[in-house]
Amino acid sequence: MITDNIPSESYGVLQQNLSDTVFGEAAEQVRNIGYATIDSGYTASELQSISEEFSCTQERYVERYSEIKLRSINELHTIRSPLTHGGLEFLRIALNENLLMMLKKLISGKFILNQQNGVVNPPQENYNQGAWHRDLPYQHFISTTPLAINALFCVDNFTFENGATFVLPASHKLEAFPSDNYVQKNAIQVEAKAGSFILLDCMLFHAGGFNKTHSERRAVNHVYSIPYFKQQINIPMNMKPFSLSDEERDVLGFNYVEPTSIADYLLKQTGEKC
Ligand SMILES: O=C(O)CCC(=O)C(=O)O
Repeated sequence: MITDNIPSESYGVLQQNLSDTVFGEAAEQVRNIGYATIDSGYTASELQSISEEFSCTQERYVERYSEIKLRSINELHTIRSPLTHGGLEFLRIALNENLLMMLKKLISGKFILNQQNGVVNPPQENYNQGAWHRDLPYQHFISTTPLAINALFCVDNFTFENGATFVLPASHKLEAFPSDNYVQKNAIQVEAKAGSFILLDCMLFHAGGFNKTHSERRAVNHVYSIPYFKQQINIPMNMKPFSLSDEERDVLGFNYVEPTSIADYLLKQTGEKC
């Protein structure tokens, strides 16, 4: 509902949050109600390259891991860890400047990319992300500050018709999943243009919508977490040898691979062999 007569004055207020930029406002919204949308800043031609690389990667992935096998384990509509397949576009999305700036606002201290997945919402068909879940699944604790943020990059426009993501506002502040009636009354669908990131506190309940159109609706999902959580698939071990800056290596988790022994742990602390 859009309304134009919201009071701008207040009284009895001693404390107020400040957010004077689009990104600051988005961060405040993620903290308060668990989700917000930001623009990635990509041009139309960059979005076209991303779309093409997504299609090629999807085709190669299904060929390599077998459509029948992937379908039998409910994995046909997910492309696991595409940034490690060799193309540059997925890596660029994971290191997008606007996104990293938001993550620095939202996660205190260090964070790493915990996982990246291509997500395909297939036309006229249910898929594995179409059920309510958190991106730290099976967890019911509440945290005062985000431990992980989900960044869903829209490769295609997200519309009501093609199954734009449903969210349950502020549910990152609830331990239990709310009752069915509550969900039906309070869920909202987030429409977004191709090139947007939908940012979620990872504890926010969300679900892909049913795609009523005749085309796939594609996205690239990312989970960034504090470095204490293990990656879904070991990214440093599977990365092709791109030249990366120190910050990029840090975000991709190169500095947080678990030591294999005490000697390795001590070597990582001191830089000297024991
Ligand atoms: O496809 C969507 O709209 C949601 C994706 C999702 O829930 C996920 O990847 O965790």
